[in-house]
Amino acid sequence: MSFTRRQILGGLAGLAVVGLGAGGASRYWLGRTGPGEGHDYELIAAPLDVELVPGFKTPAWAFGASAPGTELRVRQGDWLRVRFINQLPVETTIHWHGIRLPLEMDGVPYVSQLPVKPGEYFDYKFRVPDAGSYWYHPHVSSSEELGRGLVGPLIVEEREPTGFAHERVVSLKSWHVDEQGAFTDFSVTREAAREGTAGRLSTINGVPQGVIELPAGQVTRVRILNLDNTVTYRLNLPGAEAMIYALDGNPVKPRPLGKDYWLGPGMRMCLAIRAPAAGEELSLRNGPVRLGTFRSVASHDTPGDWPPELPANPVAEPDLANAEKLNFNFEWVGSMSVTAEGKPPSLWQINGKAWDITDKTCADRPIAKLEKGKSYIFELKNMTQYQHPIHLHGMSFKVIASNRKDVIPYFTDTYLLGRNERARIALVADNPGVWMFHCHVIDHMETGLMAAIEVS
Ligand SMILES: [Cu+2]
Repeated sequence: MSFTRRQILGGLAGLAVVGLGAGGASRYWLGRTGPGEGHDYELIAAPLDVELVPGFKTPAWAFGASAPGTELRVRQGDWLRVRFINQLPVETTIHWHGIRLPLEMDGVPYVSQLPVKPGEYFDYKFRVPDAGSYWYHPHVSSSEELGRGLVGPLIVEEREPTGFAHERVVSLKSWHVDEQGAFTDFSVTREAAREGTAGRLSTINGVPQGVIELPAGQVTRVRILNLDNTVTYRLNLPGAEAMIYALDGNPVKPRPLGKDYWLGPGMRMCLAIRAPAAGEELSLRNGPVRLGTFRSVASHDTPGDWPPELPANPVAEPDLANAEKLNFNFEWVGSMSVTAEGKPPSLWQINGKAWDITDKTCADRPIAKLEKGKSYIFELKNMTQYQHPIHLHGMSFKVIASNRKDVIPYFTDTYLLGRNERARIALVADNPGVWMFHCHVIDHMETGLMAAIEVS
């Protein structure tokens, strides 16, 4: 596939709609139902100083006025039209994690589009087929760009009321900053070869030890999004009345949160939480560590009941009896010593092949070619000592089995493959394109753990 600069619309010179300071993105909801002219959001990526460590400035990059960035909302089945303006000193793109969309809108450089250069803009327009909690982020220089704060929630609302009267969005991210708020290395080879390079400072919605208010006695829909580069959060809410309503972008039969839920990078969970009496608090924890607090505040509404199961998304059901089986082996190579000049180390492989983020032609050599409309079962085999949240672009897949745990089959876009785990996922190859299939631990992805899968 080749691109010309012409396809990436010109610079800011001809842009009539920019009336905003750097770092400010506005939402003006035009409520249109077709692609047409104009856009629903103007999203600006720009440098933004944030105060993560009291008294110190951190030179973040942000989509809009905060990091994590502007919350985008759209209704299921409608078009989302975003004019993305790059006011960063570097080139970038936006990938819409979990959204089933045409390849041209997928935000992968040199596969979907050319990178958007500083001062340029790009119009993203696509219809959103599925309701749920999604997010957006660049797919260029990801360790640094996501690490500096270029992540944001994308919420697709159901077409009909769901029975939830209250809702909160909780974005989790840890920051690679020191005690003075200065950035530390986003990727360290020694760490990239293990769990990935973790940040030191945890935040919820960009605030260390953030507090979120819930109406007392009410059931609130709480969308928890892991927008972190590296960390798998072992989420728990001691003493809470909490039910899981959706995993990643898709509804599940409501079930109790239980002891904990492991939410890998890129993964999401939709909980229903019944808040305790006014003044009481619940700790949102990662294992034993508190990330933030839900505080119950007085509510005059009559106590709400648990809403019914959320409506299923229109994802095609794979034909398991006639599906073709494909094997994907995730391996550790760890050849840290021999790294060519300017190349990241090659530490990980899928089926014996390491992705090289500095080689623009990798996507020309897909690791698998699928026939459009056919069902497939992928056998995922983790041959490493580390867990990998495996993400597929363009299509949702159904998790059907694991040798490590009981699976209640569910549709998702990211599966947390445990150390040495073997899991089976299935899908209908119904979206033509060249789709990235990768680990969402960002420095695993950048040191080999990515591949392309072609559907035609
Ligand atoms: Cu990984």
